[in-house]
Amino acid sequence: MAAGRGGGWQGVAFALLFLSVLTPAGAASAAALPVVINTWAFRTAAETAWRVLESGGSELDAVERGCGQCEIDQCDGSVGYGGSPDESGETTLDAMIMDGNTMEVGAVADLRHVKNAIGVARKVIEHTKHTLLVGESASLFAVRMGFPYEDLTTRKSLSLYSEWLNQSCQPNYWKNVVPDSSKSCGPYKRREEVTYKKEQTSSRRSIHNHDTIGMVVIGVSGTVASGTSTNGAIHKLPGRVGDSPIAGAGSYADSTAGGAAATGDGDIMMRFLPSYQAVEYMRMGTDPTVACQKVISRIQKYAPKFFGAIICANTTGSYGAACNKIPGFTQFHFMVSNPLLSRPTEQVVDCI
Ligand code: SD4
Repeated sequence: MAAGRGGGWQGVAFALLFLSVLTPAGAASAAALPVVINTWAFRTAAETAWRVLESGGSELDAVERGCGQCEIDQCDGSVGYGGSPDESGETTLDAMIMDGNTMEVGAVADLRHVKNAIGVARKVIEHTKHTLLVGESASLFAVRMGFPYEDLTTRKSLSLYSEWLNQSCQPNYWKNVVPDSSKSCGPYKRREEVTYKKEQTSSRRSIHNHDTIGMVVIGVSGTVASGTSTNGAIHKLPGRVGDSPIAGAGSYADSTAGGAAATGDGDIMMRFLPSYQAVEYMRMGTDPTVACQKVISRIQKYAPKFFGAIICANTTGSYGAACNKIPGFTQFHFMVSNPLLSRPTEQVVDCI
């Protein structure tokens, strides 16, 4: 049968192929275990995590290796080294990993000079009785654990930094300081008179400078693990830590209920512990998509213009996602792998 370009059976085949590559969530959210779900269209991370499960690795291994893949790939420039330089031009990393069987968490924040942040987070669980290590001290711990100490700066991060300096350090995260932080660079001093004007609740982060990888893995027996990795917010103040390494904020895993992971403006989102809240909704029997949506709408009440999204999965393997609709961010893409999908599949939800 001869078919014109893009028409006939070839066109149908192409359309089917396209549909199988980009599936609207809901249409394919049938439950099956194991399941791997991660934020954004970070395909190699999804594939790596899935391969780990296929080769008999644990749920925690899958989360660590999956998110670690994004650190290697520098996913969208906002995971791993060489992205999101802070006000002094340095890249620092936040990551966490959570074991939903034991409720143990390992996390690092403001990690400097070490690339594999989620690997270090895993070592916090395995070799310490702590939960969260920060800054240069976390780097020293990493070196003791055998991780290389290296420069995280790249040509790309240097050019982002000098561009920002050239545009009078705009945007930045200061307020109530002199000189006026909306017009010029620092150093800033506090302004005597502090104005408590209703803070703009729109995010300085956007679809253009997202993304954290957040991942939830649920094994065949319902064991839940979750994790995150990010280089945080570009042009942040040195010392700023986002939601990603905070249990219940960046991600949460509980093998008696499910797992969730968040991405977006961590300065706003961490105030609501969205991942914890989503897991609690799922524990009460709420469908994962609805659990995700309820969390987003709770934040919307206080910060209607925040940039953010969340993924949710319960212990039956059912999953969903939700995002806050703002100009330029009306849909959220994420990856799902389970036995019903022939391969890790990109899915999309409309923001609410
Ligand atoms: C943060 N939540 O540090 C991270 C960044 C992110 O999409 O997820 N952006 O605020």
